[in-house]
Amino acid sequence: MRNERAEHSAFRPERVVLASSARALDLYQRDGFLFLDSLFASDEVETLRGAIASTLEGRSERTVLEVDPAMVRSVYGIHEHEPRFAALARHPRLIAAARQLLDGEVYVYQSKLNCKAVFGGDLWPWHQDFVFWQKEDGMPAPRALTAAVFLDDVTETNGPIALIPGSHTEGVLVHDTYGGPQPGYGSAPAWIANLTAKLKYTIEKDTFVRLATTNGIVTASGGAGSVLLFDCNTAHASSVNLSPYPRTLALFTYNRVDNAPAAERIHRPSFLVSRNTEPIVPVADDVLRPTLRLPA
Ligand code: 6CS
Ligand code: FE
Repeated sequence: MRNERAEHSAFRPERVVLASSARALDLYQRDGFLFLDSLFASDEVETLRGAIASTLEGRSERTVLEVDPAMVRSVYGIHEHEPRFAALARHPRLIAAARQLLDGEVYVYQSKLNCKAVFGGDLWPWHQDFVFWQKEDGMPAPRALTAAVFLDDVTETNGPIALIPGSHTEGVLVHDTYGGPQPGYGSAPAWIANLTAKLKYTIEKDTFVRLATTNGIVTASGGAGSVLLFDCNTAHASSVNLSPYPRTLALFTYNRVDNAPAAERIHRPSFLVSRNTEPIVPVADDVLRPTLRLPA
């Protein structure tokens, strides 16, 4: 993690054991995010990386391309279509974190693989997530968070997620709404504007400048297997990928089960807004470790 506060103070990631850490809660409530260095071991990351190619090969309505149609931007609904990502979504280390930080039972609201491909991964402009879920899906309150699992090493040059510490404390910020055409996306459904580089809701410039000059900007770089958890009202963005290395993230949004949108209010597809709001049941902690190969 690097922090570009005016005083350029060093910002060292704090690895906390979420299961019993008041420190974790303090950091998350203060900053609106929590960085867990190497939460998953390299063998577990290798299991997950084995699911990337097949997830990116497919083309369905769950696949969102970059403006360059040769580049995949995101694939949604990965926890419902790839067993390894289904296991990750239900991993006890993630569920324990989500339950602790949201202070209640949770379910998977949305999942996606964000690619940020080499020489083509577009930006994600400064935005908050909750305003999309509030306006597009009717999510009642900002009681959701996203866990971004690093499937590649994330560096300062391959498009790390940038965040403004403390920006979640002001609730839904003043934002600009862009309802215009999405060049390059032809006759895609209206919800494509929630998912492309030309986002429907972005933080208004003066509000961004005020917050960024006051609170600074932190970039969440870290090794594969690390996890960034961020609140649905924390301002975040990511730049294009300037490096020769991909920056693949698996993102899972957890919502409090008592904060599910009313069914009649939901219009977007189920791969953007899950209809399954039952409390999630964690799987075994070693689910991602290769099965033990006993000597012959
Ligand atoms: O609309 C959504 O659900 C998605 N859009 C953004 C900009 N972030 C959260 C979410 O993945
Ligand atoms: Fe977002």
